[in-house]
Amino acid sequence: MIAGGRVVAVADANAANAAAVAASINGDVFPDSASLINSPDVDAVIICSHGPAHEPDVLACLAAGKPVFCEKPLTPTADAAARIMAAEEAGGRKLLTVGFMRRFDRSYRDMKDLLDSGELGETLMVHCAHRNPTVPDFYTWDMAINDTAIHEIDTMRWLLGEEFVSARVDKPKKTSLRFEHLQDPLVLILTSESGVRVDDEIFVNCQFGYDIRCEAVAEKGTVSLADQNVIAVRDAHGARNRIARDHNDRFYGAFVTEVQEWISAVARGEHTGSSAWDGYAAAVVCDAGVKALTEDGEVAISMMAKPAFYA
Ligand code: ISE
Repeated sequence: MIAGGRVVAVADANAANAAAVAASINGDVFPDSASLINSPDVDAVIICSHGPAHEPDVLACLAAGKPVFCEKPLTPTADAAARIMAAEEAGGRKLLTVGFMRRFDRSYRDMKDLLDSGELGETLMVHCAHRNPTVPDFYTWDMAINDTAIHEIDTMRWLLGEEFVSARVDKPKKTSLRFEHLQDPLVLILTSESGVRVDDEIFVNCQFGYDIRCEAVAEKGTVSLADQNVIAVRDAHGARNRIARDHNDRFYGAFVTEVQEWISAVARGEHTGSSAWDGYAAAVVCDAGVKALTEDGEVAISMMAKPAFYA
């Protein structure tokens, strides 16, 4: 399915899991990530651990001069992402791609093409919804922003081609169907440099499915993601669409395209996808969003100037 690359080795904090995956692909298993990253048999690295574990492994890949694809979020804090940017710039070559896979989804790409063409005039507002059927027990209150809304934060920066300057969180009536510690649902409201208003409904215990919506309102028209079903059913219960179960179901094509484009770029010695700057910028917006979760009103977002290296 994916051409031009092969998984040759695996490392994981859970040695039994690593051994099982390595056996299934006939690859090597390493006792830790550092030895895998520095192996001469490894040309490039994909990091799929959780956010707090990323920084040392990304830095080790940069030190080894190896292209690295790191799952989102790049780091849990903007400071950590800034350290990664500094290390990458010191090495003089863009080696890091952050796994913001929605940029590879066909419908978001078509939406961006239409908005960029100018046919609908300037974009004024974007309405998003990000609904998960449920979330696991380890899902903490801040993850609504830095694990879930981070997808819209990155996708909206990319779609609009500008940064956000303020964040606010509206906290409606909570669902009784899941953990008390969560503000669920919530609405994250972001304002961009030019004044575009983005609202993002985050509802991670909606029960019924994985439901991703996005509608951009421009001066002369609107454009939205089409319904995400692949089949339509008509029967005695009526006419309905199948609802995606989870992010793998909804974004399967985007995940495949993302990894394929990365492998092809690595083979050409080029960089593709989101950069360390995108990881940093998303982390800064998340920090403001998390702050807005515990405070009323607007939280200002302030980013460092974009280094010329990432221009
Ligand atoms: C998860 O980590 C993801 O990346 C999913 O796309 C998102 O829908 C979910 O809320 C996150 O927890």
